[in-house]
Amino acid sequence: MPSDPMDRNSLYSIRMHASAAGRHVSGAERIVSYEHIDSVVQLLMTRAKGRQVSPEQITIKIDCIEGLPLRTLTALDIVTVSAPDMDAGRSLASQALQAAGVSPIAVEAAIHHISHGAASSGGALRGAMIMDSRSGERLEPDRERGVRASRFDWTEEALTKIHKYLELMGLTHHRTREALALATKVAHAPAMVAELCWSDDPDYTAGYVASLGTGYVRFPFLKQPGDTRGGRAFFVDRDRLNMEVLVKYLQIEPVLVSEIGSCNNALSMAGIQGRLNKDLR
Ligand code: WAQ
Ligand code: MG
Repeated sequence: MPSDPMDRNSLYSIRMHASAAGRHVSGAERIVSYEHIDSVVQLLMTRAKGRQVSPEQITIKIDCIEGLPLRTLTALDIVTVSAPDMDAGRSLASQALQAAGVSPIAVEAAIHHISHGAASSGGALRGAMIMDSRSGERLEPDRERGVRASRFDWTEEALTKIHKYLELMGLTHHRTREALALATKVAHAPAMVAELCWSDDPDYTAGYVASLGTGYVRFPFLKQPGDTRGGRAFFVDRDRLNMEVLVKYLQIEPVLVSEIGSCNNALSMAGIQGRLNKDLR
């Protein structure tokens, strides 16, 4: 059926990107119905202007996504592993990735690339690396930009719920909520094995490992405070990989997270080891 861009029932992807001197300042994205476009644009503008650096350029792009099949997903379960510092965090994150099916070599390669700047220029990628979960070889078509996951959001109802749940766990930062939605979309991608992420924000040391098997496993420290390097690695099963299908899913196909998963309180290190050994695979 031809889509009418003025159809008030259709959904819109809204993306905001703010930059200064050619560098990324902030970004966010939402999927909303026609009647909510104005208020969400306002919210995204507040976000764009709310960082210490005032942006030189703010781009807001609004695309009608009617006509594309909309997938609804349940959020990954979320658990925090209270590893006290970066070394403990990375070591347990590595165990969680291995439990999800990533080889030790691939984990090491990902940590190396993220902590040294994964772009060919030595800076951070705007998107994620796509890595062979066995060899650690990088497979993303664009080594300077990476692949960006896009077009995902919470439904209004699920957003209210997850907000409450995360708040109860003391996780009030919008980053956690947004990363959980992104990780949920990514975990359901074709040929996806697992994801590793930590922020490039120097004040935000937390990161996570995510997969369908482990859920969203948070670590309060995956880097030292003050470090401006961060990134994402999407580990894939090369035997099942069709890069075109994967990239299309990640970038184009809209996903709404309509149910929240279970939200456990923090696990101790022994707890996560027990959980990983017992429940996975
Ligand atoms: N798709 C793929 N990669 C991305 C995307 C995207 N949409 N957005 C960012 N990246 C890559 C890029 O290399 C960034 O440098 C890196 O990830 C980090 O992005 O539970 O805020 O937006 O509290 O800084 C982890 C949340 C926060 C932990 C992650 O990432 C928690 C975060 P940031
Ligand atoms: Mg960032």
